[in-house]
Amino acid sequence: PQPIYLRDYTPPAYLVDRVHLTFRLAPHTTRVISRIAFRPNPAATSREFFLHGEALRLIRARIDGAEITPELTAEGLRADVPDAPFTFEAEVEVDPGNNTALEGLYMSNGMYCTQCEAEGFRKITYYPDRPDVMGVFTVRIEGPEPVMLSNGNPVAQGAGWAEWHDPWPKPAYLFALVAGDLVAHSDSFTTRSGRHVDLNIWVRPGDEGKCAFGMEALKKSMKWDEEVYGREYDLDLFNIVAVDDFNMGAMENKGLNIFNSSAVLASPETATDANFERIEAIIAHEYFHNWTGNRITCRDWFQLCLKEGLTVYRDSEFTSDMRSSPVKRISDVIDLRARQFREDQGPLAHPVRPDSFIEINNFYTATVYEKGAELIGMLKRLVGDAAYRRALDLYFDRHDGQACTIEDWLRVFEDVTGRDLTQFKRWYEDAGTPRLRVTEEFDGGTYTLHFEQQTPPTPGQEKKRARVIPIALGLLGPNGDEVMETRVLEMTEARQSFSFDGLAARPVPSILRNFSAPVILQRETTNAERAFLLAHDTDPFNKWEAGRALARDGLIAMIREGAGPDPTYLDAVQRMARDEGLDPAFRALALGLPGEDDLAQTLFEVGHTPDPQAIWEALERLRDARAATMEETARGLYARHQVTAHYRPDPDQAGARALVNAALAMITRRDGGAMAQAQYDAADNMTQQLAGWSCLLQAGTGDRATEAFYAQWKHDRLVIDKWFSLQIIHAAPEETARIAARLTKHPDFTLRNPNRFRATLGALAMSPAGFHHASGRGYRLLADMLIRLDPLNPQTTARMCSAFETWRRYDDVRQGLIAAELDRILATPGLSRDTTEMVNRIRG
Ligand code: HT7
Ligand code: ZN
Repeated sequence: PQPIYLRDYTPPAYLVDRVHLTFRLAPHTTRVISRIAFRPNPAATSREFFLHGEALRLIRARIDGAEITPELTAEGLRADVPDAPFTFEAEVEVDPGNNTALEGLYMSNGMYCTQCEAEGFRKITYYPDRPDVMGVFTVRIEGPEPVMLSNGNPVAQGAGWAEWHDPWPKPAYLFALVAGDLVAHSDSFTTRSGRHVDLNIWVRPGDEGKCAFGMEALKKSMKWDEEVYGREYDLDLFNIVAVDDFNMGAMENKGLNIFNSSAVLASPETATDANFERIEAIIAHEYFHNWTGNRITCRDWFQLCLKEGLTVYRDSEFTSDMRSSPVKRISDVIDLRARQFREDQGPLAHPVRPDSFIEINNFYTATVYEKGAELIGMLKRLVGDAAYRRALDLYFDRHDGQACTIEDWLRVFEDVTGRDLTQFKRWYEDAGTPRLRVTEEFDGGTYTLHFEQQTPPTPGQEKKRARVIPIALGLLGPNGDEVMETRVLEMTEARQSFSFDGLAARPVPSILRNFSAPVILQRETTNAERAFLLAHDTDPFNKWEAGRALARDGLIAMIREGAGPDPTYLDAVQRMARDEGLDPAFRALALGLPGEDDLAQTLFEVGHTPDPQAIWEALERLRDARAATMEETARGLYARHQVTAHYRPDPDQAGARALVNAALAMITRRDGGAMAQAQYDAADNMTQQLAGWSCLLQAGTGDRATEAFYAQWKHDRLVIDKWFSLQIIHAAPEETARIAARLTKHPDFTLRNPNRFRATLGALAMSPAGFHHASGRGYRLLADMLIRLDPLNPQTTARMCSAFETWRRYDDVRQGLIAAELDRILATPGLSRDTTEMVNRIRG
């Protein structure tokens, strides 16, 4: 397959006005009858009539009522058409019952559902399946299913049929259909202009009791978007459906969002605090797409970050407003570094707006989503809150109903502020994470910071240009008082210095406050200064960052030099943990340690080949030392922050539980698991039950709980996903791949459910010491399973290949083992386009 390039974009030859679809549902022989009103596009450069279509059996096609015999290829259909508006009709047959790729129309547990983003509609019928072709859809569904849903509003229904009409023109990727035996948890919302909106969450019978939290999250999102962005909902009905077999988290189809059941269903007994928070964020994200994605969509898939970066940014603002803003920012940065920085530093690095791809499904990445959101945050920081709001108002006004580009997006900011954003655009075009090196001088009351930015080469981009970097800076005096409040410096050159006068003593800088730009800060500093910032910084992000850096540097010294645990860290973290003036959720985060993968990358950057086993052992030693130093503190925290009130998944209770469970992990290292077993036995909610079981697994005394957990939850797919993954995550490295292999043979393991596959093989890939075990058995198992999954589900297979993306960091033996597995995957006959592209890019 050949790549397609952004520079080759041409406007569509024909536009669509109206689409009428009839579905006659049958598990293996669903008929799709389409009637589409086309007209020539005056802006087109060609008059070729081509409709996408894949895996369709064409029964008949007509133009303006006359039967035609079109030219059919594996990608679609070509026909001669009039040079004036015309109607195209087709009848095709599809096989949803055998669609294991979960793209197009498929079946999940006897229920029909669709997934059309990015290019799934072409597996439903012949159509110009590109986001800049927008039509008004009317849909008739015929079948015995008790509930039959599509986009928009219901028009009419009778025994065995239902008709839907969506008044808003939309691209085909937002089309959706669901049919099955479903029940609704219902509510309503009145918009600020008085529109009454019916809200439903549709689930399989038995799951009705797990919808209340999702419904509250939806109503909060609707209200927040009105208050913060002035955006109101635009239909009389909003439906959400929970589906068990789903490739990603959820999908924003107009008026009919389809969710992975893990992203919507929750009860205190079955979902953790983290699950609840994720559900709230995903519901918000999909709802916010109604304006940023649906009303204003993307011209082409290269512009994916236009809707995804902005919508992630909006959902993170929402979570900040609903919960703790610093805790959300810290969690987002942990995630950004773990997934996006990792991507940017390896063979899969690509710009936020890629300029070529083979398979677009491979570009739903942390770079497009999370780095895309960081770019919006930087823009806001540079122009200020008021100008940001004016720019967004202009964006919605100017582009409502259009399919847009990043150029359109940046132009609204330029028009509102008069700024030239040419240099800022490099953030969208250039891959890679800038390194920001800092040195300083203090001379006669003047303090100067010298910055130098440098971005390492990435695949296909050798030379990097200087970017605009907003650097939020504060200064602290020697006694810990802030002598300069946060100020945003605007760095535009490769090297640039900033001076500050009138300082009585050399200040301690707090640089990149709130993580004001997605860069890697490099600065020589002392442990004492880090401990000072952990104690005194007024910026919660940098306060946390100081503790994290202290832990990281100590661990690096343990790994490289065989040093012992750093007493400065142990002392500083203990003080922090005991500071009852600090939010428990913040303290829980600050008790976290850098991940194994993060440490591997840090070692690699300083020219040291990482040894995954040595990294794991250093972390274990530090955790043991910390548990010994902090034993009394941990017991104190465990007792003081117990939540005795009735379980609520709110930020206060969740923060207290997070701190209690961080304490429990330390206590378990001292008592061998007695307290963890007691917590497990007494738990009446999943957060506490899982934390108890995790500690027991970690201590190697979890067998009884493992059995009990399965017996208690074997009827609940989402909870059993946890059962699969935790056994692997908490295994000793020697055992990780063996346990994962054993679990792939468990009767509940299936390749057909992406959640179960990720729970098992994703857990293996996320356990670096086990995955990179010197025997190579982790690599072999993952490759075996990817080879088996690919013919069934190429999208999920390709995504999971990224487990291998860091392979060049490791020693020659490991590199050889991984290369052999990558080659074995590539040599598999009939390998999908998705997986072929990913493995080729990783192999380099
Ligand atoms: N816009 C959606 C992205 C998506 C997707 C979702 C489910 C299954 C397959 C998918 N391919 C692309 C989800 C979102 O970002 O909101
Ligand atoms: Zn999205």
